[in-house]
Amino acid sequence: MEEETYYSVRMRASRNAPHEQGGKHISGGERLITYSGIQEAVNGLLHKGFSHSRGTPDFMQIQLESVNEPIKTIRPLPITVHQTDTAEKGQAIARTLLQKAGIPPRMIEKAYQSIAEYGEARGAVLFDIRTGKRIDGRRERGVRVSRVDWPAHDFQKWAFEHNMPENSRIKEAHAIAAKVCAHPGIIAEVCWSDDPDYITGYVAAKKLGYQRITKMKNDGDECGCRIFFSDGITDTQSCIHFLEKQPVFIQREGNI
Ligand code: WAQ
Ligand code: MG
Repeated sequence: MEEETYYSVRMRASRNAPHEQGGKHISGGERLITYSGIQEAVNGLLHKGFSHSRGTPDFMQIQLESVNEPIKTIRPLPITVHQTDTAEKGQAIARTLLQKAGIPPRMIEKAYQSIAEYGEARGAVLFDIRTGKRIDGRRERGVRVSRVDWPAHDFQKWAFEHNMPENSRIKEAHAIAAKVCAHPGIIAEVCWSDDPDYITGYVAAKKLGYQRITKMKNDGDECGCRIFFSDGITDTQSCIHFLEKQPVFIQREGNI
């Protein structure tokens, strides 16, 4: 049987200047699709960047690469929902969940002390819970989880079964969380959006699944955050390589 070629499509958009010249990060996005899906993916990413609540970009880059490595299949994480009516309660639940995932409270505190700085990254921050230090070395770039996608038919079935809206934000968040938690050296993730109109966030962990928290910040707040908590990673570069380069499909059932 002839193997189909897959393509990684990535988008980043900023305002006032490109990111590397200090522009404000507006939006990013990544897809993994076949040739026949490229047009829809590029259109979707173009729309994502240009209809953004953080502003209209004046710089956008859309990049396409063929992917030659075999694609790994990963199950979506089980989901639990916490209804919260204030950002404070949502953040308190997030901290409790991070502790349940195995992160010592003083390390959670340490990470939270740097939230303002970590929120500046247009990707995620890799935080080592043994040293209490950020270890990705990527500064304002951070680490973007890429080459991950959730084929539409499978995601739609999952959304229906879980009574979740069928939107790409939910799809992306679950796909990222599943890929991140599949790395043996990462024990948990915490995330809330930097989009001023989106207040729901989550904690994800191998042990806990995807713990959705309906309010983690106030409406209008443009400070978001994404932290991956690592425990005992000996080779940081190989972890970053997995997050950025390992091709992954999320699939809820069937052969893996
Ligand atoms: N890889 C690493 N970091 C990323 C990625 C990625 N692919 N995409 C976004 N980030 C980082 C980046 O720093 C963003 O500024 C920050 O996360 C927030 O990204 O209802 O929408 O896309 O269950 O704004 C979670 C809840 C929504 C979904 C998260 O984040 C739900 C969200 P956003
Ligand atoms: Mg955002």
